[in-house]
Amino acid sequence: MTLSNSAERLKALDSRHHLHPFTDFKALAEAGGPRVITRGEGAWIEDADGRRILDAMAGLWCVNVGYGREELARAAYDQLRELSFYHGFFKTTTAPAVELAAKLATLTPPGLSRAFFANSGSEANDTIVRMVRHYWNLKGKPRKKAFVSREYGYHGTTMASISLGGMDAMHGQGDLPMPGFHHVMPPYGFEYGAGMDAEGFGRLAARAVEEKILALGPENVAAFIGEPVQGAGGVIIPPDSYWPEIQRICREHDILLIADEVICGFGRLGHWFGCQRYGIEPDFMTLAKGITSGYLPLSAVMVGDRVAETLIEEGGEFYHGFTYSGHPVPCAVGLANIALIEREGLVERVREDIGPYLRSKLEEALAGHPIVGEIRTEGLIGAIEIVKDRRTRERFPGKGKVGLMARDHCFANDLIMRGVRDTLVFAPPLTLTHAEADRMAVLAKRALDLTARDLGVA
Ligand code: PXG
Repeated sequence: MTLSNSAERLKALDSRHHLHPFTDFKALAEAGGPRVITRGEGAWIEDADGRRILDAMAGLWCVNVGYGREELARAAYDQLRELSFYHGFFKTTTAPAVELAAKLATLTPPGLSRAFFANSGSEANDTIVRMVRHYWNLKGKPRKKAFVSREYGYHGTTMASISLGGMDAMHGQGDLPMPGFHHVMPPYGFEYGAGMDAEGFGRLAARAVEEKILALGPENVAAFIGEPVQGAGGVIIPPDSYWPEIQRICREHDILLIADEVICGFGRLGHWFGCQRYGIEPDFMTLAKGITSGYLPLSAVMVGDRVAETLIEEGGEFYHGFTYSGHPVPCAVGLANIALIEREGLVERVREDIGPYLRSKLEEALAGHPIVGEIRTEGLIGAIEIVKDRRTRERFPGKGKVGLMARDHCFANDLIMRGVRDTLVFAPPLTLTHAEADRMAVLAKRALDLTARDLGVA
């Protein structure tokens, strides 16, 4: 069977048997099925037709150390041979789970000393919702149950995590959010802050959180959750004034603060965690994706001492956990992944070298581009805003379509970026080389040129 025959066979089988996440099943089958990805190395993936594609999304914002690292494969293999599975349910533990929990306690901000493991960001956020509700009941404040989060926030797709999220289209399916989950304006300056200075807008966006809390009554509000930089919602980077205000508001009204670091963690922002970049001292942190660089599924909830001590001292048995909570194989890979990030100095590299370098290359390539309204980056995550009028920030008609047009042009030119409404977003592996950053800028410009052409812009 030739290579392309086998790809055709996989595509046909896929259409018959495989329901993809976040996919219009019918449209995908009618378009001839998906592209079959076969290999990955560094920042590149390869498809079944032998095309090499520059993955400027690091998979789904997760392959921080790049594809195909021997150290991580070896860690998984060794652990599989030594002890392929054991759990932590009934007074047992395994070395990788203990070592990883202890390591995370040293890397995360002070006061987050304990880890609860799960398999996905969604499960971790659902775990937090259960812990928060349990905590306030134990504290004798059972009315404190409401959660506040942001529009365009993304926290997963299980019932509680999707309710925390602020994506209207997702809520439209299945009568969501559940009651008690409230959403406010995000610190999205390009969309909502036109004509304002950035720091003033940051304070205004934080004020929206406080107003919601006051409207609900602080005695009814349990927690606020936010991604330090909102990822899937369009890489919304807050002004520096935002998070200190959020911190103050949560403290003042006795509201728990949850930092969802699923995308921001493990070096993405040029710091180990977004909390360190923005000076956030949260009660909980959600970790996933970059914790293993996506090599195996793993997530963790870091629990702050104030909550942990109450749960430990007063909570009794916590009836929660997953078969694979603290699975030794992903934990061993997580430890190897962290060791690799440390050894190669990837966090500093993002902050001082490749982050600024990529930004300057994109700015150079896209300077004066007729449909580019803004390029924003923080560390090695960023967004390009697509507009009809650079001066007024007027969008193209049929708001929300041009991001996908540009994304498709990237894809056709062997570059992966994501289209989110009217933006192109990117988050390449932290190992991206200068030559790859140069290539990324060239391909992004080509995709935007072709998008402009399709839109009838000269
Ligand atoms: N929190 C954040 C901040 C995320 O980005 C989750 C929680 C949920 O994690 P799990 O492991 O349950 O998927 C995420 C996931 C996209 C995309 O297209 C983004 C995510 C997942 C899938 C697709 O941007 N983020």
